Order: sequence, then C-alpha cells, then structure tokens
Amino acid sequence: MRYSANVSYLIGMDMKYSMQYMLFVLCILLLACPMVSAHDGYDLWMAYSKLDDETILKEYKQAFSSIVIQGQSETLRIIREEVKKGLDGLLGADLPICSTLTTGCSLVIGTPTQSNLMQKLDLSSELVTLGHEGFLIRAIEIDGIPSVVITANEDIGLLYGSFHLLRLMQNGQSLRDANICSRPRIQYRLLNHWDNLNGSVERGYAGRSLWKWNELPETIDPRYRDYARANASVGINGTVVNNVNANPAILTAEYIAKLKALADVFRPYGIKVFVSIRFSSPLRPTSDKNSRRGGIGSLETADPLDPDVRHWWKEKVKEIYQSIPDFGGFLVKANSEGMPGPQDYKRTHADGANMLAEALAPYSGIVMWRAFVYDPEVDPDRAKRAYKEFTPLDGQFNTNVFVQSKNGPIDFQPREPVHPLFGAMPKTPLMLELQITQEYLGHSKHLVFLAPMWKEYLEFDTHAKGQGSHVYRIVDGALHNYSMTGIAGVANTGSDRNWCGHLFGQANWYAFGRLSWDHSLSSESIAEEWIRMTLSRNNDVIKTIKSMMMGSWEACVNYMTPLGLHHIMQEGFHYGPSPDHARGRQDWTSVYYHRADSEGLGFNRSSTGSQATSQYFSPNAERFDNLKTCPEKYLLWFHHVNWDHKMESGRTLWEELCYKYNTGVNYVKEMRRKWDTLEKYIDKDIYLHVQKKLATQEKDAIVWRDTCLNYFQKFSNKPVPVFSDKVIIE
Ligand code: GCW
Repeated sequence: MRYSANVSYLIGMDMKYSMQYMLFVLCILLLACPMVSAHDGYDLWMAYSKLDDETILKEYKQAFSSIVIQGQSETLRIIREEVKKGLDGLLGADLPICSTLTTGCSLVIGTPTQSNLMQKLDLSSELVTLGHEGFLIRAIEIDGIPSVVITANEDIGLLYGSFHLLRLMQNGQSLRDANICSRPRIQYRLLNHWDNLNGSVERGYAGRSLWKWNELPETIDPRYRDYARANASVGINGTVVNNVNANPAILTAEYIAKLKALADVFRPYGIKVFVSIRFSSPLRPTSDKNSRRGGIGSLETADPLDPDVRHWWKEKVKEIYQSIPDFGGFLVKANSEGMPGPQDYKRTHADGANMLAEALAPYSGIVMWRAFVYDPEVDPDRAKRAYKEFTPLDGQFNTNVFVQSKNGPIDFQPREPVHPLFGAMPKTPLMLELQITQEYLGHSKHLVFLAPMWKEYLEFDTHAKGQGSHVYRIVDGALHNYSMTGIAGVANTGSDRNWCGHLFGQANWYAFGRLSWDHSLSSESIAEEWIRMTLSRNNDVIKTIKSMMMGSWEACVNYMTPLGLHHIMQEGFHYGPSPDHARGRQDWTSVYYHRADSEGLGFNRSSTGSQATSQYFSPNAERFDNLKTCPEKYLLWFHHVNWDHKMESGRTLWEELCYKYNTGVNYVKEMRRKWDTLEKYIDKDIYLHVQKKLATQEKDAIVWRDTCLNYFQKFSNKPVPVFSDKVIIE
C-alpha cells in the first residue's frame, strides 16, 4: 500500500526526479530480495553451462538435432524438462522435443512398453540384464539415421540414464560409440536425515532442516523437488526424513499427511520415503520433555511380544500405507543413547525388529535396525559391544530386516578400522551406514573429501570367507547372497543456499550417491567429474583442485587423530580437540580412548588387552594383534605403544606423532596456497567462500596440532620439535 501511494505521488513529477526515485526504489527492492547469484552453489553439479570445447560441441550438435521422448508419465515429464534444460544449456541451443523421429540425428528416449522406436530396435537381450532401475545408452542407427538412444525397462531407468548422459556430456565424453549398460550394485541407496521436527538438524552444519513441517502438507517448497532431482541425478532412491533420535509425533495422522505430501513430490524421481520411529510409540506421551521415551498411543507397554503392541503397529502401518502406498519402511535406533527398545522388556533386538517387520511385510516395507549400541554392561571396551550383542542374533531376523551398521565400531571417527560385524552376520543383510555430514571431520568448515575414506572401508578385505571378502562384496550381497542390499549416508544437507554449508560438502553428497550406485568407481574419477560439473572445465584447474581434494581426508586424520587415535574431540560439540576431557560417562571421555601415560599412548585392544582384535577374521585378527604387523594407521587403536617405539620411518612414536600432526597442518597450508592460484579461474563468490573456509581450516588444524602435542607431551616428557613453515606434501 505504501508503495502504491508513493508511486501515485510520483505521477506528474518532474521526469528527472521520478527516474531517480524509481532507481532508488529498485535498489531498495533488490536489496530486500535474497541475493541469488548464478554461482551461489544452488545448482549443485547440474548448472549445464555451455561447453567451450569446440570439437566436442560440434560432435554433440551433429548428434542431436532434436530430442525424441516417447511415452507419458510424470517421470517422463521430468525427463523432458531435464534433458531439454541440459542439452540446451550445454550446447547453447534450443532443441525441439518431439514424440517421433522426423528430423536428422536425435537423442531418443523411451522404454519398449511406450516407445515404438525401442520396440523396433529390439534390445531385449540387453534389457533383461538391467533390472528395474538400470539403463542402456547406445549409439545406434534407427532407419538408417545415426541416433543415441536411452532405454530401460522402467521410466525411472530412463531418468537415471538421462542424468548419466548429461554427466557424460558435462564431462565432454564422446558419444560416437556409446554403449553403456548400467544398473545399481546396491538396492536401497538412502540418505538418512537427522532432522528434528522442530527444524533443527542433529549434527547438521548447513542451516535448518529442508523440511518445513509447519507449512506441510499445504505448501510445497520448490526445494523439495530440487532435492529429489539432485538425489536422482546420482541414483539415490530413498530418504529417511527424520532423526533416528525420533520424535514419536512423526507417526501421528498430522505428520502422515505431511509425509504423504513429500512422498508425492519424490515419487516420480524414484525416491521412497522412510521414517525413523521411536520404539515406545504405542505408549502414552511422556510429560518429561527431555525424555527420549514415551509415545503417541495409550498402551501401558511397548513390549514387542505383547499382542496389543503388535496390533498397534499393524494398524499404524496400515494407516501409513493407505496414504503412501509405496512407503519404504522404518529405521530404528533402539536401546542406544537413551532411546527405548525391546531390551526394556527383556526382549532381543530381533524380537523388536521382527515385530515391526511383520507389520510392514504385507506392503513390502522394510526395517533398518541400527547396530549402533554400546551398553557398558556388555563389555568394558566400547569397540566390542555391538559385535557381542548382534552376532548371536544372526539368523533370527525376518527376511525384510536389515541390520544397519556404521563403518567402524566406535562412531564415525576420522579413521576407524572396519566394524567387525561386516562378514560376521552371513544370514542377516547388513546395511552400511556412512556419514556424509562431517560430525567429526570439521563440520562444514573443513574441506575434507570423503570418497577416499569410504573406499578404504569398502575395499577392506574382511577375509570372512577367505581372501577376497571385501566389505563391498558384503554390502552388495555377493559374499553371503543377501536377499536385499543397502547403503545409507547421514545427510549433510540443510536450508543453506548452497545446500551443504561448505561448497566442497557437495562433493561428498555427490560421491556418496555415485558410490552407492557403483562402488567400483574410483575416488579420483568421482572428484574429477564433480569438479568439472561444478567448478571448472579447465584441465589445469581440475588437476589442482583434485590434488587438493584427494589428500584432504588423510590430512584431516593427521591433524586430528593420527596413527589410530580416536575420540579426543570436544565433548558434545565434536569439533575442536579436547584430549584432556576426563569427566562424566567413561566412554564419552578422551582419556578412556587415548590412555596416555608416562610409558606410551593408545588403547590396548590386543590379546593382552581388551581382545577386540579377536573379533576380526584371520589373518586380520593376528595382523592387528601383533604390534609388528599392525598397520600404523591403526596402531594406537589396537595397541598401547611405548613413546620410544621405532616406527617404519625410523622415527620414534613420539617423533612420528609430532611429524604426522604437522604433516596435516602443512597439507592445509598447501591447499590454501593452491586455491589462491585459482582466483582467475573460479567464480568470484565461490572463490572467496572457499578461501575463507580454508583460512579457518588452517587455524583449526594448528589448534588441533598444538593442543594435542602439548597435552601428550606431558606424558612423553619429550620436546615438541620446532615446526618449520616448509610444506611437505606426502
Ligand atoms: O555419536 C552419536 C552422535 C549422535 C547420533 C548418534 C547416532 C543421532 O553424536 O548425534 O545421534 O551417534 O548415530 O545415533
């Protein structure tokens, strides 16, 4: 109202003044709007800016004079929109979208069910190998016209194929002889959001939750669609929308309506909705706000063998499926960190999981039952507890139950040895839980590319069935012939404009998706793709950024917890160092884990200590157990080592510790130096954003080094070397 009054006042004024005033108003309006720059990171890896390599541009332009997409569905509508946007952007063209082949060379997309062109091509022998999500991209002649086709058994396969084609083009790959058959190696590829219903995100460092629960179901934030699109582009096919420390309200009718609204948005992108549930949901609400117990029902018990409780869950599940027919299932954190569970009623994890599984089975829903438990009663060594609780239950879970285990036996530390559960539950599908959000790796302040870490876990040979029993073969079901397979990543997304807080956090979201589709991809190739799609197509620039990313995880391990140290960060916050933390629950203190004394450093988990080494298969058990053969990266995880112990380098343990901490710091300095050389080549806002983050990272790395070495020096009684500024990159 105020503006219109002002505008009418302007009428009749001197033109010069009115123009000035209009400009003034325009400036105010612009300032009031959130700044949306073309390079604010919102587009993630899908900006589709015009290619500049003339040779490849020419090839693509010749190959694609139109886009032919046959068939109708919401997914096909999305494909039309995406492919048009992608091709037009990359080629700087305005390609017609047709429903049949009329012009010259084209991109042709369709399933044999809806496309007569695909029927004619008869690709049935390839299609039988693709499953319901796989796709085929092939350069092929149709009626004598050279074409590129994307085909699949189902529309979702076409969407994955379309994103793959766009990825190939963003990476300047020739399509002349394209012949790609691809299907995911893992069936359930999920993000786990630790998002609370009040909009906060546990261990979230990128703003508030993406889900605006108070606006749902009436208002659909356009970001939900963009989120689904980003996930589909890397093959993620499910999302657990709420925190494992679950609020039982997620199962009320009010929230089911909100979940339905989200599911409707995600469905055409192939993404199923799952929720984390609280095991005590059938109980009455608790009046204690801080309690993780209590529910939304009216029962007096949540005992999984109680008929009323079982009935309650069946009815609840029925209610969900009435609204969301393709609902995915439940993720459960039970008897862990104050969350209720079946053990409250002297029942087992299997009893709890199976009760839920029985309710979900008629609808093909699944249960993901977390193995993140560490009851001190079970064993004095936290690293041993989950294995001891879960391995005796192998074979007792219903067929639609996963046991979901973190990659390591403690908790997403910068580096852990693989969780001994992998390989030890041949009759229970194990779902691997990775953490994309950097809870223990510098939050969204540090540049840490996580693909090399995930590859280290995936490629670890458990020897469960002899040599070649790699974790990836357990997770993809090959080793134990699991009836279902899954992988989960704890999400790093939030309401920040660039989704992940740190622009390089996007690379971790991207890498998780790519590896969950195909764990055989190398970290290098994933990094290279991501850089090319997000930051620059200049080969020198790519090389520089890739070299920064590839060693960034090892650097972080070095400046935080080298040589197998773990859990020495600030309590609760999990950001900076706090090696002297000694108060409260023992297995939450730092001193419990590092065990520094005048003789040495490290947790003796060998046969002379807690015997955690015995939970691994031979020969890993013996290798870890022996100080001489234990890989140095795990040394202080498995052994209490004398300060004067000679390391492979010839240095003593103390010297090596100092060396490693400083190597970590040096790497960050070198990353800064490298980034500074890129100013001319990177979008200014992004350049400055990353530059600032790297400065913080260097400051933090020095704090980590100095705090830890000064603290450990009190025990080693040896001098801390003077660190030169000379940068050594290993
Ligand atoms: O160690 C802990 C994290 C918690 C998290 C828990 C878990 C969601 O610090 O924030 O709770 O792991 O994985 O359940």
